[in-house]
Amino acid sequence: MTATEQQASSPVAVVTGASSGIGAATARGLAAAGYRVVLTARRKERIDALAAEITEAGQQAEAYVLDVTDRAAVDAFAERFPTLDVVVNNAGGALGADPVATGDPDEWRRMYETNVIGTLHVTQALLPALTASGDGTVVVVSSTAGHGTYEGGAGYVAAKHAEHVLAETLRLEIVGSPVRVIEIAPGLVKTEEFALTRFHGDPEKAAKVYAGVAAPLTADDVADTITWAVTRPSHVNIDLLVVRPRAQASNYKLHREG
Ligand code: 8X3
Repeated sequence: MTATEQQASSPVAVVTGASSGIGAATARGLAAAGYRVVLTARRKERIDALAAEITEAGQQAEAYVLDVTDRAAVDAFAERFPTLDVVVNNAGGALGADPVATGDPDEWRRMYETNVIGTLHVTQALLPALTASGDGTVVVVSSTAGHGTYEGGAGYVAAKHAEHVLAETLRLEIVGSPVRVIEIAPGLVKTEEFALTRFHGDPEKAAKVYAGVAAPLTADDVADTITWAVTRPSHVNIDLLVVRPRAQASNYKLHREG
């Protein structure tokens, strides 16, 4: 098969927030599973470098700079796809860990914009192409924070609950169409940026999140889970998959050593 024929025959997966962490690992995982992955994120150098790495490994990837909170940009991006097989809504994250009494409303707003409105923009814009493929998959990467709360988490927890509701409602609304809606809810995952961003770049506070936890999940662990769910036969819909490290029995029960 020529490279052009391969490109035309491979299923296509869009991954948002593909510049680092779970998004980058998922792009690698789906590319290795035979998808042509379209990496999107705001940071051009990072997605360019990752697309080059995947391509050099003999797989298919391209990069597209995209801010999921910018609806006009998302709509322009969606025009590239008359049909599309998979979208992984991964872009988002946490900002701050203050109690409700003192949380920063602007941080709450930004978390809602990136996690919820970003997922809404991308899903709305790409749903016609996913439907046109005859076998589309929407993945929403939520969090265990979408299924239970904890002190200091309310802004992030509220946004992740909203993402969960978006996924669950969309699944109800489009049943009978050829599109699955899969929610993956990871617990404690150690990535280079999640906790650092949440704590405004403070490495000590970020390190405390994982202190004494022998083996938090890695981005690759979650990417494996996403890739597994996406590659099930198309009549199999993994509605919701909660994945935590063995050391975490619930949002409240995290085993720390020492
Ligand atoms: C990350 C999980 O526990 O930091 O989505 O909310 S937690």
